[in-house]
Amino acid sequence: MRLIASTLRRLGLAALTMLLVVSSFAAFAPSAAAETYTVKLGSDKGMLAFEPAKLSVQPGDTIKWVNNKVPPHNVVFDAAQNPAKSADLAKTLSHKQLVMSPGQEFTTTIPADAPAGEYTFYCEPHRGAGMVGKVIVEG
Ligand SMILES: [Cu+2]
Repeated sequence: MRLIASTLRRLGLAALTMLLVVSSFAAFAPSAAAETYTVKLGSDKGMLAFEPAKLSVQPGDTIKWVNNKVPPHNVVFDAAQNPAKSADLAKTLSHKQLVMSPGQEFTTTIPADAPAGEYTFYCEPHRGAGMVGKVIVEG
């Protein structure tokens, strides 16, 4: 009886160890793999908009901006509307150069130390027409 009990206890410990190993992998796996998200400049229907206009990312993720319809477009992150209120960070994320031809693309990688929160960006030529978007950096 005692032998069975100690064997069961040992098995229980092994199972617990396995569970801990597996769950620690599960906890670390998502942050290890950086994602790339695509945002179209100009909607498929020809609206002056980012598509999607709002997306959630993790630090280290990349946004691929693809010129779509009604160019020219660019992507400028608002110097004041980011969690750090950092003009330098906004400048790093921005792509001021206008893209003219459909299919042109460029990328923005969210720095690993980017503070969590909302980042507002806009297209300079079409800001007045409402071509504004938001990136939510989760943390
Ligand atoms: Cu635009």
